Amino acid sequence: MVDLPRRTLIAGIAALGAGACARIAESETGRSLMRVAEEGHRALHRALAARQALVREYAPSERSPTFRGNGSVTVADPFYQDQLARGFPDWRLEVRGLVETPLALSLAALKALPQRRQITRHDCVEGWSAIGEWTGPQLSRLLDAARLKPEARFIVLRCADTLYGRPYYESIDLVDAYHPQTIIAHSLNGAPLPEQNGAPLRLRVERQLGYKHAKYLTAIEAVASLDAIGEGRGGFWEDVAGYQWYAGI
Ligand SMILES: Nc1nc2c(c(=O)[nH]1)N[C@H]1C(S)=C(S)[C@@H](COP(=O)(O)O)O[C@H]1N2
Ligand SMILES: [Mo]
Repeated sequence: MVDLPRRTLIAGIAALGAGACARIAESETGRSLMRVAEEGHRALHRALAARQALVREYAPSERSPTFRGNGSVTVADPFYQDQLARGFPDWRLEVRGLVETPLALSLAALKALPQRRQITRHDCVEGWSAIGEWTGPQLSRLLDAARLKPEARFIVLRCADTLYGRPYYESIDLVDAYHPQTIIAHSLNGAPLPEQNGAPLRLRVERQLGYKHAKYLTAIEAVASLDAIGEGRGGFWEDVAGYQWYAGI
């Protein structure tokens, strides 16, 4: 991850906020402030560009023969088990929260959208990796369809499972939500998601570590703040074990 020279950036933004007018530019301090502003701006651009860069994609022959299940590998809920047995005919993914048009999308509706297929490497903090091929619509398509309100700053992923008695959830910022490789996957290696890997829907947020890739999705919720969700740290493992919210790789 790119390390932003924070103080430089803040000084730079302050200088820009002052209007960067001619009077400031005339003084020696003003000129050096403007230089700092320019450097900060460049650093910010570099950091944003790095976060938008695509992660490596692999060839079909490089896919791992098995993609293990980790964390929850099932959902202990009669509705879930019945849906699983029948191919999830009544499963709906809600898009809600700070959106103009809340949605409730069936699997068929998600599959009818333009699809992205990507072969990527999953890295779990527990020390294993696997390469898999994921298919599904980009999250950006769903957010555009529901039309995010301007106050929205984070996307919360709600899951059907509980772990240690708590609902699993995760959240990402809008840069990751709109990243081209951030998809709502319904398939792994060309087949519907297996139960252990999050059937029927899971997030793939390829610039982040494994625990951010929420499985068993029930809803996508746009929020202005993460404070009132779970314990306020933005995710299950963040709340329970102090994992970093920003798990960029
Ligand atoms: N709903 C839910 N999502 C989850 C988890 C979980 O327990 N529940 N575990 C996370 C962790 S730590 C990892 S490494 C990946 C594992 O994905 P896999 O089961 O497909 O290997 O899912 C992540 N998403
Ligand atoms: Mo993980």
